[in-house]
Amino acid sequence: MNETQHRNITVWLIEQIRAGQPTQVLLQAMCDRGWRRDVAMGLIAQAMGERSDPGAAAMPAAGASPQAEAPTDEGAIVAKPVPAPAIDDGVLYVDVGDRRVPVLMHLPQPRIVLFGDFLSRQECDRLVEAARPRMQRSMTADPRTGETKVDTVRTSRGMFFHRDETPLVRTIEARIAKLLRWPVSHGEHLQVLHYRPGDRYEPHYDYFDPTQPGAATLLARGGQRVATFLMYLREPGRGGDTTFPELGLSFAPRRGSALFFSYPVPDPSSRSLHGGAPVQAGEKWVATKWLREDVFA
Ligand code: PD2
Ligand code: ZN
Repeated sequence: MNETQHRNITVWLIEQIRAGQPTQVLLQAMCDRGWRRDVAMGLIAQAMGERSDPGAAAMPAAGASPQAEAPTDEGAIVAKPVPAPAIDDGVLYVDVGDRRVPVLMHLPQPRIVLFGDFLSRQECDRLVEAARPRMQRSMTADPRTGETKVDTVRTSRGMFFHRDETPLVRTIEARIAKLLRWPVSHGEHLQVLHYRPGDRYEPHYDYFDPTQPGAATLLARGGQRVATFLMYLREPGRGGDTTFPELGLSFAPRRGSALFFSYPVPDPSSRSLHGGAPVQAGEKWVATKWLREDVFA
């Protein structure tokens, strides 16, 4: 863990402790996100020492039952939820009302799920054709200013549909909400991206770095990004995988399938570093839905 990671996780822990989060819940949340238990306990203990108001709860013993620290006040805050599909118990399909979406692959830590047949061929084609006349050079958010800018790390072209803009957009947004159990209101506007040969998206995190000066601007609309849902609309001839370089994972952009990943802590410890590999032949079209912790207005 480098200094920035240490600072980020400490800031997050202090906020959670101040909000009344039970230590056992914090410990569990960190372990769920890949932290070693002893390291997590050490960081929580340190953050408790650094909080300014008195009366911090004592650290639970390793392995203590969650009930030992169960909140007694009615309004006690529990770990913030993040979007998550219902894929426990080995389910092969998730019923989203208008279709059953096959689960093709999942990884618990970090949470990554690949779905097949999320969109039909016709839906992919209709979305591409509706987006095509409005494509412009893609931008990235500048963490220093909070403004968007053209950036060489992202060479695709893209556009946004307003929420509910067309019946198809509404159908897709409702399907995502049902699949991820996350309200439509907490999603950014659906974005369609077009990559030509050589176009790529260098590895990056989708969350906003909370330590940067531009964070307040970026977080003002809906709070932090907590998950990404990427839908593959048109396959290139070669290349264009979505990659997770730290995890050694690569997802081929197969038309109709969709990739979900979440990052409950806006920190590299989320291990959510990912990129779009250069398209080597043909054209790749995708749609991205970034999900916020609060209402994105
Ligand atoms: O198009 C992709 O494969 C890709 C890769 C990384 C898209 C995004 N990030 C994104 O939209 O955030
Ligand atoms: Zn991304």
